[in-house]
Amino acid sequence: MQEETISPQEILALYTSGPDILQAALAGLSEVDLDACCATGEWTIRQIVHHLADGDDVWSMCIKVALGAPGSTFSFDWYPGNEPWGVRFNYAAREVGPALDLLRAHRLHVIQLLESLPDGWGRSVTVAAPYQPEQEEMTVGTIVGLMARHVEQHVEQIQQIRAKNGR
Ligand code: NI
Repeated sequence: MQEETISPQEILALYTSGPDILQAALAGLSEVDLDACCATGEWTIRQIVHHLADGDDVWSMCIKVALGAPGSTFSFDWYPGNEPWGVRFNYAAREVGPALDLLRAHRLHVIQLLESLPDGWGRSVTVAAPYQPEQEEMTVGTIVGLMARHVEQHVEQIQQIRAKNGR
């Protein structure tokens, strides 16, 4: 996996810059532009932003469980999947401002926690998710890496949508 070739410092730098990278990818877009997408059925830019904020929202709690109660099991049994979640939380129609603020707050909060807990990076939880057959032990570092790349990957998607729509 790519993860092994990237140092914790690089992961943390990417995680830290995520909100700025996302904000930059949205620069100059109108409310109408945010509803642009690539193909019918794919998410709009607006929906992607809400998906990113919710991803960090859920996984930040998982990070806090790993830091505060290492060795616990964090379950995603309740999670219906990205698409149903997006429908339930009306990703298609909500303004993105509060979601961007939430993403930034989560990252600042987690970074502050990691600075105050020098061994925090290696603490872990067991993650139980319906989409994977076996439970998986995940360290905080692994989860931070997932979140860092999650924003990066969806920012590429946003850039592709912008390019396709000439925005
Ligand atoms: Ni995603």
